Order: sequence, then structure tokens, then C-alpha cells
Amino acid sequence: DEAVKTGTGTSKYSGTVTLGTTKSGSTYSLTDSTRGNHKTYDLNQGTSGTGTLFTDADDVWAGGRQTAGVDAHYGAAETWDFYKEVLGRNGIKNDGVGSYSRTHYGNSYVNAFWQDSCFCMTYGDGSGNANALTSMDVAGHEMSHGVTAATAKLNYSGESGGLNEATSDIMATAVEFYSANASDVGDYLIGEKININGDGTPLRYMDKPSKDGASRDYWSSTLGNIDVHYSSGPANHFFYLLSEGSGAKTINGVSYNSPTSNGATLTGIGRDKATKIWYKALTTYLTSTSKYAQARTATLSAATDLYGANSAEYKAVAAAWTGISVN
Ligand code: ASN
Ligand code: ZN
Ligand code: CA
Repeated sequence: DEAVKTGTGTSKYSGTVTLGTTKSGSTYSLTDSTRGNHKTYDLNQGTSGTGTLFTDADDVWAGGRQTAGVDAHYGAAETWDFYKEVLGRNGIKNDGVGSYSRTHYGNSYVNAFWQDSCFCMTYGDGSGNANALTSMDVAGHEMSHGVTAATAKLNYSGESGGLNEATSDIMATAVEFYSANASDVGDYLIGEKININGDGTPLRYMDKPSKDGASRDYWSSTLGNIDVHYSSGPANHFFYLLSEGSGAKTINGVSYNSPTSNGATLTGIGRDKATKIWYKALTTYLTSTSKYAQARTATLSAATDLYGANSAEYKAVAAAWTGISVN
């Protein structure tokens, strides 16, 4: 006998949240039957297998080892809902089937990752000043690697790898704004909650990616030679410019100042339209070997499909790519 339940969780990053749970016998588990039976496990510092499914006696999830489970399970649920409600996608593979999340990976592990081999995502606990890697944008980032693996399959090296990484940052940001609450407002920063640098700075900045000291702001012919987490910079920057435009702007208390390579002043079309254009390009036009030049044409085709070839949206897509030197 199994029953669909809605538990209550005390998260680390998103305040008090509701959780999709399942009651089996007298025990509840982090098994979300409304989202394809997505499950969340405790690896208990192991690095293989699935460890143990999180279970609880009263469906009130709080404290200790459960906290990471709450954030990971909620992050997967919000990402699932974002894809379904905003983009019409039913799960990572668009087949309604859930995946699973693994928490408490290894010892003092300061990363999170997606694996195609299990179609699952995994989170470390962080180390020292770096917090658990289970924030909403990290969850959205990792789960979106699954969506890319199920669609464009962008190769994880060179320029296509940068586009793969940027897709995860772009969708993570859209997820964070979608699920925003008082504890975690939306922003164009990646990993701002996890203190991964130990000094409160985020992992990545979409308005001006070079603020992280390693990412590029603009495309150039050598972009494909750097790590994919840095060659993502120009595409993240494209998404910011398309959404919000260039120059100085404060959103939810965070100040941005986004430059263009050609000095053009750009006006954004809003994040929702920019997200839909990127997703349409990802699922319709991008392929495993796409580079930045193909991303420009893919998003222009997507903008034509969604808004028309003579639309302001089409022109904004073209101008934003030109603003990062993809002409
Ligand atoms: N957190 C990283 C990412 O999702 C892990 C990696 O380098 N693949 O990109
Ligand atoms: Zn990634
Ligand atoms: Ca963020």
C-alpha cells in the first residue's frame, strides 16, 4: 500500500517548502509520485551506488542529514515544474519519468554533477566555508544537463561544451526566478548561495562573466580552447543582454553592469521570451557539434518560429549575439 503525500521540509536555501513524498506502510520517503517518482537518496559519504532512500516517520523533514535531502528534492521538483509549466516539457526526457538525486557524496566534496550513465544528479556537502551544493540554481544547472543530454547532446568540450554549460546556467537562472521566494530571490549569478569561494562571491556572473577572473565576456576564435565552465561565459552574457539589455541595472537588490563588445546599447526582451528562445533552439536546432556561430542561427530560427522573422524579438537576438562578437 503506497500513498501520495505532501511533506513539509525545512530547507537550507529556500525556507519552509512542501515536498512530494510517498507513504509506504508507516514510513514516508522522498519519492515524488507527482513528478515521475523522482527520488532523493543519502549516499552517507559514499561515492557509488545510491546509498539509502531518505525516509521519515512523520513526513516533517528537518535538520541533520535530511537538510541536504530537502533542498535537493525541492530543487528537482521546482526544476521539473519549471520545465512543465513554462516550457511544456514533461520531465528530463519528456516522457514523464522521474530521475533521482544523490546527496552527501564523499567527504568535503565541493561540487555537484550530472551523469548520463545513471541519468542522475549528485551533490557534495561542501568544505570549510563552502556550503552544501544543493542550492536551487545548482539543482537547476545539473538537471538541465540531463535535458541537454536528452535533446541537443552538445559535446562537452570546445565551443559546444561551452554552449552545454551555458544552457545549464541559463536554465538554472530561469528556474531560480521561477521558484523565487523570500529566501532565494532570482538573480543572474550562479552559486551565490553556496559561498564556494569562501568570500561570499558567486561562482559565475552572467552580466559580465569575466568578473569571475576566468570566464570570457565575448566570443573569439580561441574560445574553444578553454574550460567549458569559462567558454560558457559569452553565451551566458548573450542571455543576460537578450533578457535585460546592456548597461547598469539593479534587479532584486543585485546590481549588474553589462557591456557589449561593439559598444552598442541594447534593450532586453525579458527573461521569459529569452528562455523560450534558448529552449526552442536547444530542442529544435542545436546539435552535438554546434558552435557559437550555429547558436546564433539556431536562436534566430527559434525567434522566427516563436515571434516572426520581422519581430522585435528576432532583432534583439541578432543584436545580442553581435554584442558578444558573434556576427
Ligand atoms: N558542477 C559541474 C558542472 O555541472 C561539474 C562538472 O564539472 N561537470 O558543470
Ligand atoms: Zn555544468
Ligand atoms: Ca543564482
